[in-house]
Amino acid sequence: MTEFFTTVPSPIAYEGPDSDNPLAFRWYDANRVVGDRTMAEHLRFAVAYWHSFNWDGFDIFGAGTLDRPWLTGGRHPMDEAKTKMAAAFEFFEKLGAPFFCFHDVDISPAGSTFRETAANLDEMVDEAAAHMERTGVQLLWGTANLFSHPRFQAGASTNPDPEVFAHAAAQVANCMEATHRLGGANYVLWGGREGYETLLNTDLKRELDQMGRFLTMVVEHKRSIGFKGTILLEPKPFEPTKHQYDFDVAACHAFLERYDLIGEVFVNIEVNHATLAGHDFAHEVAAAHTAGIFGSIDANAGDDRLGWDVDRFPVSVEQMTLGMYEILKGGGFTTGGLNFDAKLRRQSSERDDLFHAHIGGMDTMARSLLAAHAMLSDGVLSTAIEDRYSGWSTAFGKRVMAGKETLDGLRDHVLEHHEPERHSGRQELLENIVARYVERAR
Ligand code: XUL
Ligand code: CO
Repeated sequence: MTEFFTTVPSPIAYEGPDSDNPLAFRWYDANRVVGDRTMAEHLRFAVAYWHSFNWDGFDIFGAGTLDRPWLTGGRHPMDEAKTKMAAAFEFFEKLGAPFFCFHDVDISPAGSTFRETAANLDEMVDEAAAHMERTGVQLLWGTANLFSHPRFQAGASTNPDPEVFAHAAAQVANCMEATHRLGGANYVLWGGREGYETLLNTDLKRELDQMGRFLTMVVEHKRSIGFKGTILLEPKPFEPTKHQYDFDVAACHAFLERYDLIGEVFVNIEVNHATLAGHDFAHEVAAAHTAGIFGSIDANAGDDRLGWDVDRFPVSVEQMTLGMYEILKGGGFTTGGLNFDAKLRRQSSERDDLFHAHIGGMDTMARSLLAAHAMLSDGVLSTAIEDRYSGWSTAFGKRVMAGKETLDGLRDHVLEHHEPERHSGRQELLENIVARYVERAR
C-alpha cells in the first residue's frame, strides 16, 4: 500500500512539556490518569474527514493549494475514494487519534442514481470497517451531507417541496445505517441549509414543523435499526443561510421541547459556532448541561476579528480550559468526544502540516483538561459560587423557592428588614485564579 505520510514518526509520541520536537505531544499523554479516567478516555479525540482529507485548500477566490496526492482525479471515483480512505487511516493511526467523523459524501462518491450512490456508500462502509478492524480506530459519529447538492438549495427537511424532504430522509436512513454498521457512538445532524434568507418567501411555522417531523422520524429509525448511539443536533446561528433555525443551544432546546424530543436528541456544540452566536464556548456547554442536552463537541476556534466560520484549530488554553471546566463539571463525555472540525490555513500547504495542526489542537485540549480538572478538584470556583448563593439555603430562601411566598408576603418582609448587604462578585480575583491554574497546569 502507498504510504502518504513518510516523513513523520509513527505513532506520534508523548515527550513532555520540555520537548522541542515539533512532531511529538507535549501535553497529550493518552494513558495518563487524570481523576477517574485516562486522558484518552476524557478527551475522545476525533479527526474530521472532510477538512483533512476532502479539502484541497480551494476557496471562493482560488484553486486548491494543499499537497493532497490522494485527491488527484482521473481514476475511477471508487478507486480514488479507497486511496483517500487509506491515506485517512494512515493519518489516524500515525497521529494516535482514537476516533474519526465523516459525512456520507466524504467517504463515498455520488453515483448517477440514488441507488448507485447507496451502493457506493455500502462498499465504502465495508472498506472503512476493514480499516477500523486493522487499526482499532473507532467512529465518533457519522452524518449526512444535506447541504452541498443543488437539490438542497432551499433546505433539506425544511424544503418547500416534500420530494426534497423525502430525498433527505432516504439519505439519512442510509447514513444512519452506515454509522450503525461501523459502531458509531453518535449520529449528528447539522442543519446545513435549514434556515432562510428572507421571510418574504418563507413559511416559518411550516418549516419548523417539517424539521420537527423529520427529527422524530430520525429517532424512530434509530429504534427500528437498533442503533444505540446518541442523536445530536449541531447549533449554528448563520452561514450558509442568513438565519439558521438551530441558532444556538437555547434555540435547539426550545425546538426539542416543542417537538417532544427531550431525552432523545442532544447537542453537538461547536466552539466557533458558539462565538458566532455571540456566546462564549463555555456558555454553550453550561446551557446544554442546564437543559440536560449536552452531547459532544466540535473543537475548533474562530478569529477575534472575523465574523465567520474560520474553523481554526484550537490554540487558546485559556478559552478551552473554561469550556473543559464546564464539560467536566457536567460529568464529562459519555458517548461524545472532541472532534476537530477544524481546517488548516490555505498556506499550510505541506502534507505534514496536518500533523502540526492536530498535535497543537490535541495538546491545547490536553493542557486545558489538566487545568480544568485541577480547578474542579480543588473546588476553587465552586466554593466561591456556593458562598455567593448561600442565602438561598436559609429558611427564608428555601421558603421562596418552595413557592411558599407571594409578592404581597415579600413586600411585608421588606418592610420589616433593612436594605440587603452587598457582596463583591470578585470577578477579577476569580479570573486571576483561573490564570494561575492555566499557568501551572502540568
Ligand atoms: C459546518 C459544520 C459541519 C458539521 C457537520 O459549519 O460544522 O461540518 O459539523 O455537518
Ligand atoms: Co461542526
